Amino acid sequence: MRFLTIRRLATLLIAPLTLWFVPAPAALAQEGTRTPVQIVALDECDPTTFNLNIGADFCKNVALGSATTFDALFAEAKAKNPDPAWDFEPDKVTIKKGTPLIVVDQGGEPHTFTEVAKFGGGFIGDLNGGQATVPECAGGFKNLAVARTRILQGSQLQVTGLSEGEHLFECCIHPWMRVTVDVVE
Ligand SMILES: [Cu+2]
Repeated sequence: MRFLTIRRLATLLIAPLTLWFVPAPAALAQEGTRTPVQIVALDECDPTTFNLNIGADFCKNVALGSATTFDALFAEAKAKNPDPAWDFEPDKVTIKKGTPLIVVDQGGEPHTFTEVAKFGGGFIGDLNGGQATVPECAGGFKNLAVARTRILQGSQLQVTGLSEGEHLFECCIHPWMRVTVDVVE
């Protein structure tokens, strides 16, 4: 009898508290319940030549006849005709403020998704096609700010909290991989 009374009392006390702390639906929408927008990073690195030059297991691409060799990638970049298979898709997105971006590396090698003030060169001079390294990519992965924007093959990076306006992102390794994000209210 006494036990029941306490339980009923507890229910009476706790139920209103629970209701009190449930956020309003409008507040939830502001705090990251928007459906994320996906961007994919693509490349067609040739595992044999990339791993010979850089190290075992660097390129994990499942190349189905469309791979680009290590030397060809550098030659194309030098000729200012960078390989279009190294690409972020889509190139331009418009999102509502509060929408997370999820960048998925579906290619075979690492990339970065680094916000820059102006598009330009990355941290590997021979891939820059003559463009100067942008300050945001300087130092490569020794620069923690660059390292934390790295996306390994098969993994993803989430970008949140972008302010209203235009944001530019590029890969600091393959700087022709570029995305413009427009954030609107
Ligand atoms: Cu890249």
